[in-house]
Amino acid sequence: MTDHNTKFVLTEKGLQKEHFDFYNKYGFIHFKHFFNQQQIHDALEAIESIQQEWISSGLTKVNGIPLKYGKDENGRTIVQRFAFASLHHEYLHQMLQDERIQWLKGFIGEDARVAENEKDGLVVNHYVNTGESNFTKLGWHTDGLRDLFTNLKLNPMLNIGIYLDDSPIEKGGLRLLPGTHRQGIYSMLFKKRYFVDNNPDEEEIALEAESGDLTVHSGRIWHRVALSPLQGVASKRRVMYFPIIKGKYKPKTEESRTPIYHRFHRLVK
Ligand SMILES: O=C(O)CCC(=O)C(=O)O
Ligand SMILES: [Fe+2]
Repeated sequence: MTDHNTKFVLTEKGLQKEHFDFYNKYGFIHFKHFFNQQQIHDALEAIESIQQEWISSGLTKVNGIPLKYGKDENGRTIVQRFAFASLHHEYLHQMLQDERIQWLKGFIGEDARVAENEKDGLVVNHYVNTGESNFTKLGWHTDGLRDLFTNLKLNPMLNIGIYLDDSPIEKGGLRLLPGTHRQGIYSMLFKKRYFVDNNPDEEEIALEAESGDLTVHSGRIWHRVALSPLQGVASKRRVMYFPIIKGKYKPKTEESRTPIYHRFHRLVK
C-alpha cells in the first residue's frame, strides 16, 4: 500500500509501475538521494558564481524574467530567484543531462523535453527569513496556468525540484493538494486566489525533503510554499526547479517580454 508519504528511489531499472501509479494518483512523486552531496556542493558553487556575476553587473532580468534580490541571514546581498541558471553555468547544464532526468519524461510521454531555454528555464529559489529578505513564501498556484494564457492551450507539464538544502517542516516549504492535477479547468482557475492566498488548506500535505532529493509535480497541481516559523539560517531553503514540457517549441531570448504572471509574483514577499 502506498500513501502520499511514500518516497521512492530511482534505480537503473528506470521508472516502474509503482512510480506511474503514485504520480497518476497524487500528481507528484518524491525520489530520495537522487544527487549525491558532492554534486549538490558543486551545484551550490556554480550558483554562487552566477550570483556574483549578476550582482556585480546589476542584472535585473534574464530573457525577460525578473530576478529577485534580497539579503541573507548575514546581511549579504543575494539573488533569491534565478531564472535560466543552466544557461549560465556548464555544471548546472551538465547536471540536467543526467540520463535519469530524461527518464522522467515518461510521466507525460517520451515526446516531452527538458526546457532549459523556455519558460523560466532552471529556476533557483532561495528562501530565508530576515528583515531584508524578499522571498520567504509563495502563495497558492499551479505552474501550468500561465501556459493557458500564452498558448491558449494547456499542454502537459512537469516541474522537477532538486533540493539543495534539507527542508524539514520547520523551514515551511512545499504544500500540495494531492489529486488536484486531475481537476477541470474551472478548479485550476478558481480553486484559490492565485499567489495572494497563502492560507493552510485542510487537505494539504507537506513535502519534507533532504538535500539531494528530487521531486516531480504536475503543472496542474495546486501548491504553495509555507512561511518558516524560524528566522535566519534555520529558515534557509534553496531548491532548483526546471520544467519538462510538450507543445510548440518557444525559446526565450534577451528580447523576450516579461510575462504577466511575474507581476503577481512581485506582489508577494
Ligand atoms: O520552492 C518550492 O518548493 C516551490 C516553488 C514554486 O512553486 C514555484 O517556483 O513555482
Ligand atoms: Fe510552483
